[in-house]
Amino acid sequence: MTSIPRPSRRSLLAAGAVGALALAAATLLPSTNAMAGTGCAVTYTTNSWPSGFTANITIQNLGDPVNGWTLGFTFPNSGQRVTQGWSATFQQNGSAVTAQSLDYNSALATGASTTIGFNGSWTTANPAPTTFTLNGTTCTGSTTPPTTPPPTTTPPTTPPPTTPPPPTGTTPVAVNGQLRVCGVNLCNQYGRPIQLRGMSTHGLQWFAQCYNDASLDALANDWQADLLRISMYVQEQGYETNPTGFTNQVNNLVDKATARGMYALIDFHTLTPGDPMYNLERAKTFFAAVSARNAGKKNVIYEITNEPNGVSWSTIKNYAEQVIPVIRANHPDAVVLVGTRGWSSLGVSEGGNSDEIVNNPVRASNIMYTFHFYAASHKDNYRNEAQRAAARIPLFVSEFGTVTYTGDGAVDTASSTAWLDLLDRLKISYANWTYSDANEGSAAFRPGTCAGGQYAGTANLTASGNFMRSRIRTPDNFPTS
Ligand code: IDC
Repeated sequence: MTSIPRPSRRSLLAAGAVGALALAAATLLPSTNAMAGTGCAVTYTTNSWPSGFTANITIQNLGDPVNGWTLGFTFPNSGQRVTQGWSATFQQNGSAVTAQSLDYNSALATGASTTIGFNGSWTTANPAPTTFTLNGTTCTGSTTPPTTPPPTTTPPTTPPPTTPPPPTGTTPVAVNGQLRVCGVNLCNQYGRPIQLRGMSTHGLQWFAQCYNDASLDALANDWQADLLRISMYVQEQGYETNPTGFTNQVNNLVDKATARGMYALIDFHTLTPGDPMYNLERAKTFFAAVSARNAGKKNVIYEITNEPNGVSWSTIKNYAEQVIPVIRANHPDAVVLVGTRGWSSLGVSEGGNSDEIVNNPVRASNIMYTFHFYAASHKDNYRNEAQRAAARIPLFVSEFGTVTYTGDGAVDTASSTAWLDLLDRLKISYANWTYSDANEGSAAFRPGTCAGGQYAGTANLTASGNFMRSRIRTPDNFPTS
């Protein structure tokens, strides 16, 4: 086996109080040539992989308050480029880069800081810039207190409580908080296994009109769903045609789920071609951007590839071990879902089974493996394998249908009920395909519903929508102690 490229953090200087890697442009200089009232400190950290990187930049204003700012720096290496920025408007001219404040972060009081970032590319090397300017002033400050010795009589710090206090809200996210994988289960902030039940969008490139405040209010309140899976196709007129547009669309939907207390599952919906490696660079770029953008949120789960097919498990594992570190660099606590062989069938649809995963798991913690089924096509042999695997590896049903694998046809009520009873019993989380008005049996709404805007209640539901709404609406079981 060759070694697997992994992101490395780079920095010129570790500035340590909080363990952050930081670049302070220089040691504190006496302000001989600095104008009174100006001053700044910058930290620049990167997470790099061959040919690409994500940079996070924290800017602290050490001078008088400013309203509107421009950060300037120069890349040391001619092959370094900014490809996509956030939280500022980036421009590059030769090696010189400027980042201009946006409305929401233009005001910086004395001592205040703000964080911006970008995805970049590099060719021969990726060193950090050595000098930063803020509104023309060179930033010579350090963002960590420079030399004050710690007080000699520091009172002992109170250890953090082992159990979080009871929740103050009643939404799924308010109750469960940050999730993590515990054994083969998904656990809430109290370390107790839970099951999330929700719906998947259809392809955002086709059904954007179905995801708005009214439809998501209905999903959160009328359906009482815990989870919105945001399916961003990569091909079929998806992400590859407009990376920035689809990234923004996903982020907007994350915000809508967050506002309603639902978990948001970001699905990098690869399907054809089935080899996730085909989209490796796109995946790194996309996940660097969405994980940086959503890093502060407790309700975001990342699904790095929808349905690998026609490829070996070792290829999927190799892909996962390259993409997961990109997410972890920005959003270390988030749960990540990994697709499995044979359209996320744990290998069954290609003649395999979960042994290949158990014997050769992805080298990362806090991950789950996905299992997908379509109830009218996939029955006892799939149920048996799912149940066998669930005792050994963490499973998440990030997509399933009540109909055939074509996405169309009649609801198979008996098989769908058998499946959901099994998932409920094992506390396996699920998202149903689809919360849309597509003209196919798997869609929850009748064609035309999204144009009319009436989502709550049962008036516009299909047979599949009715079945799923009544399953998802039953009370959740979320332990809080
Ligand atoms: C289907 C859609 C259908 C679309 C097709 C091609 O329902 O409208 O034309 O994709 O993109 C999956 C996939 C999911 C499929 C679904 C049904 O994850 O993208 O959606 N399915 O075929 N795996 C098994 C079934």
